[in-house]
Amino acid sequence: MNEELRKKLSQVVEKTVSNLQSAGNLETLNEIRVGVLGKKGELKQLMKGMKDIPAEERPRFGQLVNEARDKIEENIDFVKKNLEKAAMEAKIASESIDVTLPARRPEIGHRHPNTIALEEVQRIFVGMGYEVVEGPEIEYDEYNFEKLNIPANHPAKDEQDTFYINKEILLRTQTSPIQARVMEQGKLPIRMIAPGRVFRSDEVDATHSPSFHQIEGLVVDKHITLSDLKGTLAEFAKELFGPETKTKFRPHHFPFTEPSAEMDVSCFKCGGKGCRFCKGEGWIEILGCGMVHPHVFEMCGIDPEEYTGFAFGVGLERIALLKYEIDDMRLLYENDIRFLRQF
Ligand code: 2NL
Repeated sequence: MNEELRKKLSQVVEKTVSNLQSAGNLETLNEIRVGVLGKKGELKQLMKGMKDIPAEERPRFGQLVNEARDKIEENIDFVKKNLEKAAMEAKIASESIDVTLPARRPEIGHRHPNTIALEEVQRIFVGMGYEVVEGPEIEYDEYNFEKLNIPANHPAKDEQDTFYINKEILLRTQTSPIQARVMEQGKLPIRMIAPGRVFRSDEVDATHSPSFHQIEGLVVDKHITLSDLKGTLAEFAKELFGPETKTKFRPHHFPFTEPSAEMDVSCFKCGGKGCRFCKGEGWIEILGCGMVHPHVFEMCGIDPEEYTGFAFGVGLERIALLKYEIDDMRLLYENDIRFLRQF
């Protein structure tokens, strides 16, 4: 019997058994297995030495190699079972839940004060049969100004006031272009509100922002009169600020309506006596409105001899600031959780 081969064989077994004992995980175990039993493993290498030993000793050597393989496989199985068991125990431990720990309170978000105010206004008008229609924030000059009776030389079109993209395209300064688009489609009558973000080139302060929100309303039908406007907006004010709310219309000017007015509501803090909230006036300005200008109808393809209508515009932030008694518009945009949490 070739002593040298026999010695090598038992060295391989001893070394493997000792390596297996220190294998800390299944990957290492697999590396060891491939290193010994694999196609190019140490046992295969030793088998190559067979051809150098006398033919009569070969069966005996083959038997020894088989015994060595059996022993190594036995060890591998044993270590593998232990490692698998340990891995499973670690997994179970890491996934276990301590039901005695105090619960974590989930942070639940809620609507922004602007959204609360918007949904309130929408609820009121939808209740009166109005449709809610949206439109693009990037608009044509034609829809934002021209069709609303704001001609080329009008001061509202000043580059100081409007963000132009080019000569024909701009960021809408009001949501009325949505209404011009609806009128153009020609489906009458119309009862709609158009909420959305608008843009003006304004410096940020307590009451101004270059981006804010408007809700405009439009009613077009045969025989719509100023009484319809007054009745509708008086009802809106009562719904929004309480049933005691009185309304007052002051003459005003807008290019797209004639006649035009601004509507004040009696102060909902003092009931009209005058207080700090209404600056002693008893009245608070709330929106602009008027009867749709015949030129606007003509430019949107509606016959002003047959149809009349009223329109109005409210600033959403103004409603939110008033309703929730916030004294600085910037608070609405800063997203400070300590502020937002209060609504
Ligand atoms: C304000 C004033 C107003 C309108 C908006 C309008 C729209 C069309 C036709 C006629 Cl399509 N008018 N919108 C009318 C009067 C006033 O807004 O102070 N908004 C904050």
